Amino acid sequence: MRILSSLILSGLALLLGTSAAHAGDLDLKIIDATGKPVSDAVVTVRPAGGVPDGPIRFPWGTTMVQENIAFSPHVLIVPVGATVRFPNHDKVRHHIYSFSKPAKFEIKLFGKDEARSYTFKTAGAVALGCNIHDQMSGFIKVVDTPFAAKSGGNGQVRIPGLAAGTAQVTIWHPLMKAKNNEQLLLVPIPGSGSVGRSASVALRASL
Ligand SMILES: [Cu+2]
Repeated sequence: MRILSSLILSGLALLLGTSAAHAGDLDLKIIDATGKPVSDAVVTVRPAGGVPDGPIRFPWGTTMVQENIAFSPHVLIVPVGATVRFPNHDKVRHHIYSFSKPAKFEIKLFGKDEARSYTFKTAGAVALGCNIHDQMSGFIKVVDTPFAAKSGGNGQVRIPGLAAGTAQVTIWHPLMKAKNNEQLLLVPIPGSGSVGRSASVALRASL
């Protein structure tokens, strides 16, 4: 039994070693037309050979809070099938709605320290608003790849562990002047190490 399990372990190590030897990292910097870094851009990657099977989980979780009459985070990436919680931390009530095709729904008036949830079954971008507060705007990007991340204030996105070969990289931003607010980039991923790219996106001034 011990021999068998050590055999399995060394086989596993071999497998992991092999895949690690043929995977690279993507470092993408997203800038606007004037060269300024763009935050809240969602980058999703479909690596050469496709997306691996298995459940997708992201370290940032599946909660979108309402606080100070705003959705936080402003942009949340969740995997297909995720149930998102919408806790209200404000003293006032909110009434969330979406008219977006992948998830048309509304969550009627709910008050402080109450939470509601919704399950997102279709990949795509979902724009959220509040019936009571016109200025509230949030986005849920429902994705079907584990290789996804959003840019921070420096416009930088790092996606590690991609299979070597040509990766289809999609950049989405709520203000992007493009069909479905997204653009596609083909990036050759090396067998080891990382590849750096910068991508310039054209943004609208407001929603
Ligand atoms: Cu509200």
